[in-house]
Amino acid sequence: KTVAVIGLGYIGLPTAAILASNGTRVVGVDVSDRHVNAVNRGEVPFVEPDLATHVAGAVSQGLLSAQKETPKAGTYIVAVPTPFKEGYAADLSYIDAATDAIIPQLSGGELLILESTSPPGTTEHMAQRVLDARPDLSVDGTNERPVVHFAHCPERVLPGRVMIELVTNDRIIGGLTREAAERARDLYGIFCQAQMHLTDATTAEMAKLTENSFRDVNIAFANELSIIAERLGIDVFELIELANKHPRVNILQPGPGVGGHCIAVDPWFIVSAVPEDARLIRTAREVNDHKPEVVLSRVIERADRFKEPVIAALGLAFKPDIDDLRESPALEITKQLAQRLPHAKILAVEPNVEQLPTSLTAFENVVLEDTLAAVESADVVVLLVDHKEFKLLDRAALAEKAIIDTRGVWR
Ligand code: SAJ
Repeated sequence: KTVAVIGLGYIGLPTAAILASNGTRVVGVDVSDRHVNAVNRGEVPFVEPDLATHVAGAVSQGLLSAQKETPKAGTYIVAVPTPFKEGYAADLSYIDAATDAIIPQLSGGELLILESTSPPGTTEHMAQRVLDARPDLSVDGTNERPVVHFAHCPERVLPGRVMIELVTNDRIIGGLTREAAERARDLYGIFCQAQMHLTDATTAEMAKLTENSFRDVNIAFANELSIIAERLGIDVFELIELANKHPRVNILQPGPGVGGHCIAVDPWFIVSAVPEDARLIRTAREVNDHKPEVVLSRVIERADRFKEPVIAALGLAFKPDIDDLRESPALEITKQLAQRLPHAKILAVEPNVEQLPTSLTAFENVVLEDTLAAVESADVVVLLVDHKEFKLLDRAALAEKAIIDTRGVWR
C-alpha cells in the first residue's frame, strides 16, 4: 500500500526516500513547487549527505514521486514544521492544514503518523480534528465504525547524519491505541534496524521535547558557569575540564548561545503547556537566550578602546562545520555589532558560505572576509563558532589582538 509523506523538508524527504529505496511505494506531498519539481527530477532541494543518491535511485525506479495534492494512501506520515508563535505556544497551523487535506481521503483502515515535533496532546488534537469532520470514523472501533489509527513517532536524527541515524537510532513509537503503535512499528521496521519502543502518544511527544530540553538545560548550566567564571577571573573551560574528571559529572560546553531550530525551540512547547511548573526549563531557555547579549557587551567593551575598530567575527553558522544559519546566535551577534557600532568595520568570516547572508547585506559596515585576512586586519577578534578552520589557525596571527573566544578553542 502507498505511503504518503506530507512535507518534503529536512525530515520528510529523507524518510520518504529511505522507505522508497526499501521497496515501498511513496508519494511525497509538499506545498512548494520547487520541492515537488526537484524531487520529481530525482534531485534534492537542500544539502544532506547521501540523500541525493537515495532520492535519485527511488525516483528512477518509479517508487518515489512528489505532488502538491494529498493522495489516497494506506499510511500518512506528517512531517511539517511546528514553529512557535507569539507567547511561545506552538503554531499547529501546518499540522492542521495537512490533516484537513488528508480527511477527505480517509475511508477507514488507514494509519496516520505525526512525526513533527509537537506539544503534548497534539496527536490527540489531530485525531479529534478528524473525528469532528468525520463522525463516520473512529480511532478505536467504537460503535463498529471504521477505524483510523493514530501514532506519534518523533524524529531524532542529527542534520548531517540523517541517512545513517534513520537506520541506527532507536525509535519511540506512541500510539493512541496499542494497535496503532504496532502498525507504526511495522512501518518503521522497513528501514529502522535499531530498537523500537512502544508507548502512548503523549509520552512519545514529551520524550522528544525532553531530550532537547535536557540538552538545553545542560548547556545553560555551562553558559551560566562561563559568566560566573569570568567574574571570578578564572578560565571556564579549565574549570569544566576539571569538574568532568569526576566519574558522575559531565558538563557540556559554553558558547555564544544556543541555535538551530530544535533545542532553542522545543523546550518552549513544554513551558507553554505547563507554565507554572516548568520553571527550570524556562530559566534555562532564558539563560541561553541571554548569552549573545553577554558576548556582545564584552566585544563592545573591547572595541570601545579603538577609534575606528575593526572587528573580525569568526563564524556565522549555529554549530561547527555546517552552513546552517537558522536561529544562529553567531549571526545575531554579528548583526548586532554592525547595528550598534556603526563606526566599526565588521569582517564576517564563514568558510561554509559563499555570500554574505541577506540579514547582513543591509549593513554597509559588514563584509565577508577570509579567515586569515580578517584576523590580520582586525583589532578585536571574536570567535563565535568552533569551525575546524579556526581551530587550525596559526596562533602567531592572533598575537597583539584583543580576543574573545566564546568556544575556548585557542586556550
Ligand atoms: N551547543 C553548545 N554547547 C554544547 C552543545 C551544543 O553551546 O555543549 C549548542 C550548539 O552550538 C548549537 C546548539 O547547541 O548552537 C544545538 O546544537 P546540537 O548539536 O546540540 O543539536 P541540534 O540542534 O543540531 O540537534 C538536536 C539533537 N538533539 C539532541 O542531541 C538531544 C538531534 O538529535 C535532534 O534530532 C535535533 O535536535 C532535532 O531535530 O530535534
